Amino acid sequence: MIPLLQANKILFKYMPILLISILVIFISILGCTSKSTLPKQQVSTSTIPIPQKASAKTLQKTAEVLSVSIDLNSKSTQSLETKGEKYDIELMDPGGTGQYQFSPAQINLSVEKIYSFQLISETEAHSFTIEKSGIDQWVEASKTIEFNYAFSTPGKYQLICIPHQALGMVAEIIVQ
Ligand SMILES: [Cu+2]
Repeated sequence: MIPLLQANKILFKYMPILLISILVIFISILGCTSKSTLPKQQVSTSTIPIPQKASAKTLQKTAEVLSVSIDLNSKSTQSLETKGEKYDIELMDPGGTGQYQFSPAQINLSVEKIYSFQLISETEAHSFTIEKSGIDQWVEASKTIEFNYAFSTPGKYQLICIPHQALGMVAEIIVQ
């Protein structure tokens, strides 16, 4: 029979190993259980807010960010993410190469054809606003923006720059 003192000594000697073993087992169990419970931690779908119907303003802003145009008022035009034929339109001002004007002043387009409009602003900020179409692009000074568009209804569309319309910054778009 092992004397009590000797038994305590043995116990004391192996105590750290015993503690480490328990710790390792405990961590292993914890690791396994946390892995197995992972799917349960997924957010319940009922707590995800259902997107509300976006307002016209939000849609317009989103379209601006995405560099696409959306038509909120009529069905005469369509917005596209697909790139089309490159079409440069300069938005001129007195600080640049001339007066307030669009170049070209008459824009001839084909119906249903996708255009990738490059709106090049000179030294001032301009708008590229097509009446009755929902197109209202804002071009910062000395910047170029691109947006893709196709007109699905032939006709004449008036293009204006809102801040400089009174100063003659208007153009005509003819869709045939
Ligand atoms: Cu302008």
